[in-house]
Amino acid sequence: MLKCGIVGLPLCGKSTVFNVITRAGAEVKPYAGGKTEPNRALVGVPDARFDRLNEIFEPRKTTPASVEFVDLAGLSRDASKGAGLGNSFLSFVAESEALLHVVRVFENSNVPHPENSIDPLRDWHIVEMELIYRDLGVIENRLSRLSEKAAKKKMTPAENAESELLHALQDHLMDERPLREYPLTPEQKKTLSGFAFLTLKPELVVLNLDETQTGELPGAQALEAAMKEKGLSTLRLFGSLEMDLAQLEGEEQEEFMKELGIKEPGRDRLIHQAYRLLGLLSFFTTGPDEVRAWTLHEGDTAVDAAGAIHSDLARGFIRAQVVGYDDFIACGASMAACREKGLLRLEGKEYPVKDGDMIEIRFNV
Ligand SMILES: Nc1nc2c(ncn2[C@@H]2O[C@H](COP(=O)(O)OP(=O)(O)O)[C@@H](O)[C@H]2O)c(=O)[nH]1
Ligand SMILES: [Mg+2]
Repeated sequence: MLKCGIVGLPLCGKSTVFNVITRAGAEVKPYAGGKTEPNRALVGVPDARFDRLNEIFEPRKTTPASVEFVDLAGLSRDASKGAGLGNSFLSFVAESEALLHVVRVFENSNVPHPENSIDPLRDWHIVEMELIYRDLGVIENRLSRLSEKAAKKKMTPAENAESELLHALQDHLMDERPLREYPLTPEQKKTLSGFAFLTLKPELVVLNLDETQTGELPGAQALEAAMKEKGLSTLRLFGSLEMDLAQLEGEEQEEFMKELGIKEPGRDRLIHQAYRLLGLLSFFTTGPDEVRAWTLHEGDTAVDAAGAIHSDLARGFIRAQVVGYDDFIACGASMAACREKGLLRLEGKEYPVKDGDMIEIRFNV
């Protein structure tokens, strides 16, 4: 299951953001501490194309793509040295594929700030440094084990290469730079995949604002400018307000949005961006029984699509029948019309699946 972990300082609004995303009622409180088990929820990815396909096929069952969000306990200064929940917390971060990094911008005198002032860029940096220290610790452990082997002259050539790479990464981290800024070859990436480095994970920075903060916000803008330079995406969110909005449904929600002048709920923006951040794409299977959106990584092939559905389909794969969603709609939602125009194609194993492909696997087992 694809996991997205929510990180940030205590009381920055992580649980609030979790509730926005999941519409769940995780405890939101003005004081830190206590809990160690993170809140988790599986969230269907909002997708207008998927909704349209359900209207067209009127299936008995409908299954959207989903991502699991994990609301982690606050990461305090010195967590990597064991402060607060320390390393147990960091192991929850390690199992996430991407991070939502929540940063407090909102002013609220009822909610204390662990650093006693509002400074979004400083806060982002504190958390980033904890992630960097944790990765350094992982590298140090591995290097000390490798050097024991080296002392016994038992290093394989692969381990020699690994040791060299880890030393380079160590220098890089010592310069206070995350691993995602280190140029890695595909082979090096493979070598590192088992380490679950935190600073290698894609990160979306969520600025948690109070709905009264609509004017100039130098603190928020400083963070946004710094993130832009680093190539990280940012997103502004009225956390508390969006949490209230997410609890409403249908007409009630629309009315509330109209009153506030909001066009798209922050929830949808947030989930979309997180999905894109994970490097994910959706393909669809359709029919009277079920319309379903499936998740693949960019670059995955037709066989991967078959395997996502069932391992038998991958094993007995013959061909994939494919039409793009946009083409299907442009042809009046008629497969026959798509076929006539040559838009319904048969693709082989190596075909790289595109976002929005409608796929039917031909197989033989
Ligand atoms: N005014 C205001 N308060 C907020 C906002 N977001 C969160 N809070 C409050 O800040 C406190 C901590 O929020 P919570 O989501 O529990 O933070 P967490 O510790 O990071 O999970 C709660 O009392 C929230 O009501 C916001 O956008 N505006
Ligand atoms: Mg919380």
